[in-house]
Amino acid sequence: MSDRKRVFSGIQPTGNTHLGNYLGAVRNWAARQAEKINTFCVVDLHSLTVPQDPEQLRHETRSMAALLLACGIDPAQSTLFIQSHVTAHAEGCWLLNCVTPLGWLQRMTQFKDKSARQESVLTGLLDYPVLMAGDILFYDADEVPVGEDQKQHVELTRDIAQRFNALYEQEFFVIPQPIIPEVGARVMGLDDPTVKMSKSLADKRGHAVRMLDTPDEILYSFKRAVTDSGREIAFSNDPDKAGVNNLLGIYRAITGQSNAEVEADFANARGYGDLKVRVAEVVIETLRPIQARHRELMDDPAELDRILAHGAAQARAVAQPKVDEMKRIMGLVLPGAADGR
Ligand code: AQP
Repeated sequence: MSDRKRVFSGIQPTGNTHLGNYLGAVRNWAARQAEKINTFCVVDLHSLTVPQDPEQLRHETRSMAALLLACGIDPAQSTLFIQSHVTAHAEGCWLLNCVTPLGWLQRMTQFKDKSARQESVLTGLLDYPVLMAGDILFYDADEVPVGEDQKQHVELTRDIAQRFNALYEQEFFVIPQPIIPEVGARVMGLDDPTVKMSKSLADKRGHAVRMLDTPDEILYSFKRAVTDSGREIAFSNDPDKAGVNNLLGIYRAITGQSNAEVEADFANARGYGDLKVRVAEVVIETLRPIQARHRELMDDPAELDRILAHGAAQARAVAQPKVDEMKRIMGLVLPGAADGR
């Protein structure tokens, strides 16, 4: 048996993938692939928890898969697939629903935030974390690399796994750990550094840097970034400095420098205008090759399909036996099992 840790993480194909998704999650998935046994998923079933345009969702799902590859996810080192291609996820979610108390879901902060923004709240939105728990648990994942906002859902996954193990008196599910990056775990909105950069706010010009934005759009968003009326360019816990802090945090996450090195880089900057342009430049240069590779992959649909079909077959081979075993443990009769077991 390999002693490499098993990693699972997912991302919704809801469009507007932004720098927060990249720095908080995807970049770290790619960076540590060689050390781990990796499964990465475009979680299209999760995106149905809020209303979607079907054509747009189909496009965004393929585009998201291409973007993950362009960001460095390597199908030779990682399993990459689309969640709905592996039916064990929906099937196993039902089984987990039947061991998860309703109250656990009602107290999730993401549910409270997102449901407050909807006129009519879908059952799937409440159930979102159970589907996510299955994603993780059906692959025996030890680690779940996510941004800060998903930590509560990984903690709920641990609770569900522990409850199942206790109810059925066996160590069936591995108890996973959330892995939150030291830098980039919470990239804030450029237009409002008190709220996290979000896909659902990213249609508003100046809020987010989207992964597929043009250099002009990126420069525009940074130039309009909210700062304060001062001049000092340094990391700070002062809430008034949240805008400058966010810009420096993005620069630090992209360049991999320490706080002191970042501050030294800006020691001779001519005010916040200079800071904004220089942060924009490093972001533009980081995204340029990713965007080029994304275009190539989108122009070769057959190759993208081939990679995704291969990934789905790999994922199915792991998740379906796990879900079948769950069914057996829970007392369901498996088809063709002569003694019903
Ligand atoms: N602002 C962020 N900073 C750091 N990490 C972030 N993530 C999301 N926003 C930030 C991390 O990105 C991964 C994939 O996220 P997801 O598919 O769950 O994203 P989402 O919820 O659709 O994206 P948003 O932007 O959070 O959308 P809203 O809030 O509009 O629904 C996750 O690991 C997440 O932590």
